[in-house]
Amino acid sequence: MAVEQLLILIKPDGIKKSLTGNILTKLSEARMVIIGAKAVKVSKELAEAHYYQLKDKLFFGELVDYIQGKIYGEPYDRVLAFVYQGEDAILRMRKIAGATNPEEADPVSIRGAYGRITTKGVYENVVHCSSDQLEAAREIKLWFKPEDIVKEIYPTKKITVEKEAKTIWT
Ligand code: DAT
Ligand code: MG
Repeated sequence: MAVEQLLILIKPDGIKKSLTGNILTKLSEARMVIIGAKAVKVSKELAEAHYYQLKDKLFFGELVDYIQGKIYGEPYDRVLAFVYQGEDAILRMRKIAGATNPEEADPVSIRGAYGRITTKGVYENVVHCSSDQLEAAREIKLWFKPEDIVKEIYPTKKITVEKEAKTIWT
């Protein structure tokens, strides 16, 4: 048993279907803690970096559009990103999330209950869930800054950045 962390995304179809509460309730069955949370408008660069392992697949372009919520538009073109931590978190959360293909997923899992395959063949499977610790570390570092996570889960270092434009509240 190891304490692990992973990235969970509630994808734009989950937002559009107003499933945030249902999904978080289902995930809470695993008794993990949330150590980072935010709403993100996904850029093309972030979407492509997130799914870089699938860049040679025929469905890559549609997958990138989907995670950006392009087909849903305002106000659904965003995702909710969470970092969860707990014992054997990855295996347990992936079980609750269900198989990649929503039609093959356990009907009681999140993807089985709420996912669908569109007529264009896009797997609208409602959530993303990291699949191993290496992938989780890469994804968490891609989606979150160290200061956005309430625990230091990976080594950090301090750097001084000069003349960088920053947006602050007026
Ligand atoms: P998972 O999200 O279960 O880790 P993955 O990493 O293999 O699955 O794929 C990432 C996403 O790509 C997945 O959530 C949905 C989409 N996808 C995977 N295989 C697909 C396929 N054969 N057709 C359409 N979309 C697919
Ligand atoms: Mg995956």
